Amino acid sequence: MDSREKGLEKTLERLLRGETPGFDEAMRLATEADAGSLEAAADELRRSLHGDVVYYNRNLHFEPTNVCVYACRFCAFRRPVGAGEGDGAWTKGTDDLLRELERRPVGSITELHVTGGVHPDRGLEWAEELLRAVRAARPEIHVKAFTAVEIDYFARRAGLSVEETLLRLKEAGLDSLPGGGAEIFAPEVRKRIAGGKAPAQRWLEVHEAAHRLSIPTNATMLYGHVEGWEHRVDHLLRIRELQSRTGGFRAFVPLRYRNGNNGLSALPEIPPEEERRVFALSRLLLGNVPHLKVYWVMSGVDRALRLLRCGGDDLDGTIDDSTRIYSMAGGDEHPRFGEKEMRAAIEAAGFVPVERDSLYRPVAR
Ligand code: V47
Ligand code: SF4
Repeated sequence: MDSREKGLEKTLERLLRGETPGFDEAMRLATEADAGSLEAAADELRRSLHGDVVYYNRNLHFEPTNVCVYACRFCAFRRPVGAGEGDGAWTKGTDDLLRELERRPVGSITELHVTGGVHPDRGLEWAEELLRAVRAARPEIHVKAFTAVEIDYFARRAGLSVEETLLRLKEAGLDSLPGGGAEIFAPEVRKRIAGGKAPAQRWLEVHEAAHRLSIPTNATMLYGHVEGWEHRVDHLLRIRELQSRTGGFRAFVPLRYRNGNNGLSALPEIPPEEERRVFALSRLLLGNVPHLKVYWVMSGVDRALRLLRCGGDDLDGTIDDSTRIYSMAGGDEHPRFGEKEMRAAIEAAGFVPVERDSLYRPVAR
């Protein structure tokens, strides 16, 4: 073993002990460690946290609108303000959501995930009304709603602080925040792919405020487009830093860029080996975030199952064909994973399936 390999091994040992790496050290791991060692270390860390368990949940997404004041270049979902049905735009209301929920009897789902485009006519009051209606109709469902980008918009539109905005949403029935909108924090990349929407500092501010108010949140990273390893490492270390102060992140969700029908479509999608490396590195650099979610809708089921050996411990949910963000960018047209099939797939991959609630407590049925 040469001195470079010894250095990398030391870094892995330090990470497994929970120590925080420096940027240069993390970069060396990202770009120089051999795939086998990286995946094995991520698997070891995952096992120390979760044993053989792989989590899943029974959930439903609701995407109220794809009309958006922003124009992220990677987004195939978004339609400009003023677009109509003929252009593929939709705007659904609280009644549509309640109808969707009526089709799912009590006990059939435990979580509702609400996110969508940032519609210019929809502010805090609209969000509060939606949350109140869900709570009145289905108080047993955990509502994970609105990304930091949506919260930022609500707050600015209402002339309130982030904290005041979150408090009002919490009072109306918000239980947690999804991790979307993080993309890549580094300004030189963010400007190129998501110019105009909440900058990294604001995204982090929203999540920090949520954690202060005991609202748990997730974090994402959209990777595999124009960013480099230095941007991925920077992104992961910023999340690690915030988590070390608040402990409020439940899960980290790496989202692989899909190149269908968007402004970056000329870019190829990254190969599976690189995806595995991102997952393993994420598990190792975010040892202080309990869960690493493999969002199967983004990866496809086969790739998702392989990622469970690279640090992933949560496949996300049954979805029941309720999200279009990935379908419109080249993913499965009708994403749906039946519970029986989900459990069988987890077992076939060598793990023990455990249904979780939104706070990762096992669901007893
Ligand atoms: O912020 C949009 C991403 C995110 C593309 O918190 C794309 O549990 C790849 O955040 N290729 C929204 N990614 C989805 C999201 C999410 C999903 C599942 C679970 C959770 C959670 C959060 O989707 C956006 C953006 O980063 N996205 N377009 C695309 N073409
Ligand atoms: Fe709008 Fe979100 Fe699409 Fe960006 S990613 S254009 S904020 S819907």
